Amino acid sequence: MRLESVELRRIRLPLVAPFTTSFGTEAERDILLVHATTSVGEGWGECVAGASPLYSSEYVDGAQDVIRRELLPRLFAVELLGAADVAELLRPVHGHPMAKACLEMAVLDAELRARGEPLARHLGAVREAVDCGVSVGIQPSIGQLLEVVEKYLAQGYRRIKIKIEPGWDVEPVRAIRERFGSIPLQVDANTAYRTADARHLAQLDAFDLLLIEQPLPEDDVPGHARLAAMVRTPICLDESITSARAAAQAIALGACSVVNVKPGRVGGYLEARRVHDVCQAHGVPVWMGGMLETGLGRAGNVALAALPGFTLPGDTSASDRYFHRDITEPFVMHEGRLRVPAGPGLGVTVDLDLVEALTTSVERLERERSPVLQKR
Ligand code: NPG
Repeated sequence: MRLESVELRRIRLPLVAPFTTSFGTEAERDILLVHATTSVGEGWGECVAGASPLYSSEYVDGAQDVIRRELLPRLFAVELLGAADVAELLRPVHGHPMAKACLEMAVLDAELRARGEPLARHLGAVREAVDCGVSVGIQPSIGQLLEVVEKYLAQGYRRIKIKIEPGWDVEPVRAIRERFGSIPLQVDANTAYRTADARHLAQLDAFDLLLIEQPLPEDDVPGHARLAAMVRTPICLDESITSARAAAQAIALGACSVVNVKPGRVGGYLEARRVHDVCQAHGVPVWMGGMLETGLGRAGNVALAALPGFTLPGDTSASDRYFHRDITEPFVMHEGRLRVPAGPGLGVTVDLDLVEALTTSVERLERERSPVLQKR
């Protein structure tokens, strides 16, 4: 196919409730949508970069800038473009996996829609529905935490994850165990601890958690290996796993026994599938992460989560956990599961009127007007 033009559309979408992690609070999403027009049809992508570079070094203005200046000209320059070529064409540009991922997503969606193939089938899915977990942000009090957890359990979520940070870890976990017993429970630190906290984190061993996610900084993979030898709770890596190679190395080092998979963090759905494959080959379970996606990103995530190595419930919650109204048909949970879209490509339809109403800016980039790439 040929990539003819791309619309970079920013929308503002309020969250139903503010979401607090160790790196900040978000009350609304500033989302970059990619609407690609190709010689075989249209495709959509969603960029998961946040408004500020707090989860990783990427942020949405930066993503749009690198897409405009560096990434799109490389895709416009080729006559015959396939989704499988995107990562290789963009490899000369270092970093920016979230910016790259949303372009690959839009090209992949267009390609699969054109040939009538659902993304799930393309990726190798083996399930028609996936188990849902839910991620609970840091709450103002233990009482409020218990109320939120109770509400999600009543809705049918099959696993609870709570965000932790120094000062909000052992006590909230203890309170949940005392109130709700042996529910599937895990914690996520988003890099908030240091190796010196190992003895403190070992107190979590008493609560039979499924895992502790990314306790240490992303570049401290050896530190996670040392920590893994000091605590019984399985260590799961998120931020550290930036590619299938990084996953293989972390596993070889003994730094993790579980891996969180996020397409945006590794540069796209195709690399995310390779992360799954590497982990599966090593007998390491994976689960699907979440970045507060709209129905577009959720469609892709649910498709990927239907692969065989995804043996733990993901942060793939129903649309109403995030938004009053989603920009696609909503993902609705039935008995703690979401159905995998079965239509071609992402298998969801964007509500164009709603997107228009939420739009804060539109930038249109065309192949015809794209700067000719200088060889460097
Ligand atoms: O349900 O999509 C969801 C949110 C899951 O906790 C979640 N995401 O660190 O994994 C994370 C966290 C996150 C959200 C990170 C937004 C960055 C941005």
